Amino acid sequence: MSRKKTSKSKTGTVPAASVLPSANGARPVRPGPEAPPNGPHQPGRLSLGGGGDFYDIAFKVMLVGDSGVGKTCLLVRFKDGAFLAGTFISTVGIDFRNKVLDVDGMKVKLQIWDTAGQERFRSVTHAYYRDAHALLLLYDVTNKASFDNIQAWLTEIQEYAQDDVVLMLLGNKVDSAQERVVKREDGEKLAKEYGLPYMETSAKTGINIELAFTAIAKELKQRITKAPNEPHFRLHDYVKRQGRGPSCCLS
Ligand SMILES: Nc1nc2c(ncn2[C@@H]2O[C@H](COP(=O)(O)OP(=O)(O)OP(=O)(O)O)[C@@H](O)[C@H]2O)c(=O)[nH]1
Ligand SMILES: [Mg+2]
Repeated sequence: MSRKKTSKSKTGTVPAASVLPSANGARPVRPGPEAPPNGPHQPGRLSLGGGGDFYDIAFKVMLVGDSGVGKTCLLVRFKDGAFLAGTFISTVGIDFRNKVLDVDGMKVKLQIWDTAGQERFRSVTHAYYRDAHALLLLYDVTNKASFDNIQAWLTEIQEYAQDDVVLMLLGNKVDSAQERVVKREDGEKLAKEYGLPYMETSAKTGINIELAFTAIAKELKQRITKAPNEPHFRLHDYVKRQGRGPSCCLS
């Protein structure tokens, strides 16, 4: 497989390109809000521009959930290994960052879209669902309303996202043990009800963040590169096996 290069600019307020292959390898990339003016490019044939890291395959991942659950912090932790403490600056519209992961010897680029959780930006976000290969749906374990809203988010996802989108539920801010109001079992129960893989994360300590994205990358990679004799990657099992409890990593 030929290697492509990521864009020099790895962040921006407008998603860079619709040059990514479809999640199942067969779905055509359709012109969306991120498409170049002259229409979409053929999957697997185009680089995103100048210098940067090489990659073999690329996917779009979207972070969704109520405002304040920690989507931006989760992305910054994953991309830069840092935590945005202090004043909460709510995301306006949509933003994205790129990161290339090494997955079983293959360079997998994730273009991660950080959406605004505020209701007033919902119509902007809707337009981006259809091109997402994976969605990380977050709630805040210290905020019951954000947990109660998960069902509404799932309804929205069902309406706007592709049927085969990879979806994972994340309970964030597990470092805040004192303030926790949503028990781990409740998160697990809800995830089970909807057949979703589930993990508890903390953008503050970094627990399970890398794992969540790696799991998504492995699942997506397998969908288009799995050899017939290769063992099937099972996202649920992987997350269960690799996920760590919050008690191990409190800062
Ligand atoms: N203790 C703790 N605080 C967190 C964590 N993640 C985020 N926060 C805090 O929660 C607040 C909101 O975080 P953001 O990442 O901006 O939330 P968001 O989901 O992007 O919000 P919108 O952009 O409005 O949709 C900030 O004050 C963060 O510092 C975490 O894992 N632990
Ligand atoms: Mg944000």
